[in-house]
Amino acid sequence: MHELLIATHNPGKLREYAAIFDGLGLTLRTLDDLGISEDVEETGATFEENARLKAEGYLALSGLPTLADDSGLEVAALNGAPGVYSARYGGVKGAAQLQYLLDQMKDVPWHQRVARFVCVIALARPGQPTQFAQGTLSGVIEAAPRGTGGFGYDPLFYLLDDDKTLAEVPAERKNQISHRAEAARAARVFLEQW
Ligand code: ITT
Repeated sequence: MHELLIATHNPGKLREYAAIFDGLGLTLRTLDDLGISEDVEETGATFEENARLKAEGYLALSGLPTLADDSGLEVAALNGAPGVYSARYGGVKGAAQLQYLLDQMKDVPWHQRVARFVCVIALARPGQPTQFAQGTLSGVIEAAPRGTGGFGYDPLFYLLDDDKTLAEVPAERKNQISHRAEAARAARVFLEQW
């Protein structure tokens, strides 16, 4: 039995990894399953540093091979913000955070609203160097939120190919095209080698 700890406190991420790794023969464990309530602090300046901190930190706490990701939204007109600060952008959460982003962009015209999601996965296991995989997804920041699927900034992330936001497409579609899915496909190659 191959156990892998998916080290996240974000239930949206957990759902997506469970769907993306379905059929790989892995037994996925969560922090809740293992009774781990400690928070590994994300003090890094890059997605990669934070993913490493989380994967190695939770490996040390659990003893299990561990996958952690650091992900976020980069908006070109905001010089790449919120970036690694996506989860705490504006010091608010949920709908208020979407409104905060819209307020920052109120004078930015449609053709300058390009953005991308970035996901860096770190895979850590005992006695081995940590491995990394990355994925991105390009889109445009909408003028108002639409849709109820996904999590985080999905209702504001408009997909040109779908003419829908990431919160309006089915979960299966998000899990084919997302930054997390792309990174997970690359991570899967490492997992198969393990
Ligand atoms: P963990 O650290 O426990 O995994 P977190 O939510 O704090 O959970 P991050 O530090 O990686 O995770 O922050 C990522 C933030 O970026 C997340 O809270 C969302 O606001 C945003 N984000 C990342 N991926 C996203 C996605 O697929 N859809 C929408 N927003 C996303």
